[in-house]
Amino acid sequence: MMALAWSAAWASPAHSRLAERPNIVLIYADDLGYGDVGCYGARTIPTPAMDRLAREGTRFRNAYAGAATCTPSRYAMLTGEYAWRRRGTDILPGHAALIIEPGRITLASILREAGYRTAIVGKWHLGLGSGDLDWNGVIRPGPLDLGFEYAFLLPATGDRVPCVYVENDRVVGLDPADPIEVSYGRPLPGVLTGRDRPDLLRIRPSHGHDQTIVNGISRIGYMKGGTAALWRDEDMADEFVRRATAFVERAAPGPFFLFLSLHDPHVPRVPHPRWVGRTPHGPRGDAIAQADGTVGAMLNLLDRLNLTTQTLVIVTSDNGPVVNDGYVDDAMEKLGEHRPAGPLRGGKYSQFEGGSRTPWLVRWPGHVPAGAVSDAVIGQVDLLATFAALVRRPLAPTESPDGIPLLEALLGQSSTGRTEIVLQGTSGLAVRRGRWKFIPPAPGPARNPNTGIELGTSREPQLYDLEADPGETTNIAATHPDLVAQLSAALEAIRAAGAARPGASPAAPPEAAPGHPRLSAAANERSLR
Ligand code: NG6
Ligand code: CA
Repeated sequence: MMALAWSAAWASPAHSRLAERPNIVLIYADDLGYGDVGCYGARTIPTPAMDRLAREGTRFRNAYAGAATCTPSRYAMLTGEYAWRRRGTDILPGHAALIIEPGRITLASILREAGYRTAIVGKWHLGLGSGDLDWNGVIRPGPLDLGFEYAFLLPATGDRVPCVYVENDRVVGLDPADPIEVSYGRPLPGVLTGRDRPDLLRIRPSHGHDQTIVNGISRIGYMKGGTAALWRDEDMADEFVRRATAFVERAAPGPFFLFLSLHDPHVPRVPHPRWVGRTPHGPRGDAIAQADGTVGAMLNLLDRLNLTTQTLVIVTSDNGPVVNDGYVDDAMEKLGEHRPAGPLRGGKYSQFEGGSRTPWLVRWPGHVPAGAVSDAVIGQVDLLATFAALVRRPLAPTESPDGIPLLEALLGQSSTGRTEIVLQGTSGLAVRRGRWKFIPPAPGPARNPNTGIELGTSREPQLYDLEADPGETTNIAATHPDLVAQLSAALEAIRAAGAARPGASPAAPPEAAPGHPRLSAAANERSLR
């Protein structure tokens, strides 16, 4: 028996030394593009920490976010379910209800069950509460109901109200005599807006973003009160590092799971003064340098606490890059030769590769090859199932319906990843199978009207050979009707099956979640009208 178990362990390298259960630090940038990092080809943005990860770990070239925007990406990563299967998972306003049913298995809950201390620090953007949230009271349900023991949150986005942090289930630094009121759509009397008082702004909006002024920047949505609790954009990255550091120090030596979810380089881009001017690209480039500074701070922390060898570090991004996403911040003017999506076409919002193919670095000394490059196709939707494999937790059929366990691929020990992955842009889906990428025909504009980004939408079917043509420049659908038919059928089959993981079945619909009668999607349909 003993001998058998021993040899089985050796036969499967990914499972060999896993009794150790590494700490996991997942650093998630916001809108960082495939070409924005030095080790992915950026020449003019210093990213020494991410480049260090590439040297000490493995750099992935075919890794994907769950979607080309934030909310659906995070939904897919935390649940292991493609977000497009669920209504109400598109970009949420700042007063939306939580869209993951409390009690549902998540990336955090499987690790917590396995004995990990778990925390999220940073951007959430998956909704909070169950509709009509009172920001002055207890803010539940939220991450604490999804397997995180500690939460320090930027509730939605940096450009959306409320501009306050939430620690666990309370707004940080709130003066009860100055309660917070939040509204989307209906203006709140007395609130200064960018539309009415452009003279008070230090960054002008270019589209949207002309409502409540906070810290000299107008945002999406109306917010009143909470003055003492308002964040200062320039301190946000440091605040996250401080809270993340405190958690790691408390949880050391582990095992712990830290989901460090950055705001950089999302708009508004207001890096701390010490990062200003580090790049020739203005605030967008400087915010990327700052994001790298955050990665560096975490790597240094692990070194200082002697945790480097027992910690799996992953750095990736929630979607592709965007240059002008609503503020006049010189990003366009100062882009120069820099290509935020690298060789890929499109960016944030797009069905093209630039929308969701993201930087993805993995380090776990002694387990993940150093200085290596992996072309395994892997998605953030796979992380839940992959972490489950890491802690040897079996999955029930309805758990992680779309995410596949890819532990050996994640650890850079195998180049075999997914055979197929569904990509989600704002105007539709695409599917990649091996070297082939198919985008079904659809009506709609070719470009996002605000950002000018090519969405990938066309009335013609599109087929690209990503090996020969990584920039998706030449549509070969007309000459490959068989492949078009196959991929179109494959996408339809994945859609119809309700689950893409072999052996999985569709996740239980939200109304079936026991003990949670208030449905998040339904609450949002009510309150977001
Ligand atoms: C869009 C915003 C954009 C950004 C995005 C969410 C406008 C015109 N544009 O609606 O600025 O906030 O939502 O970005 O308001 S994400 O990375 O969180 O998905
Ligand atoms: Ca984003």
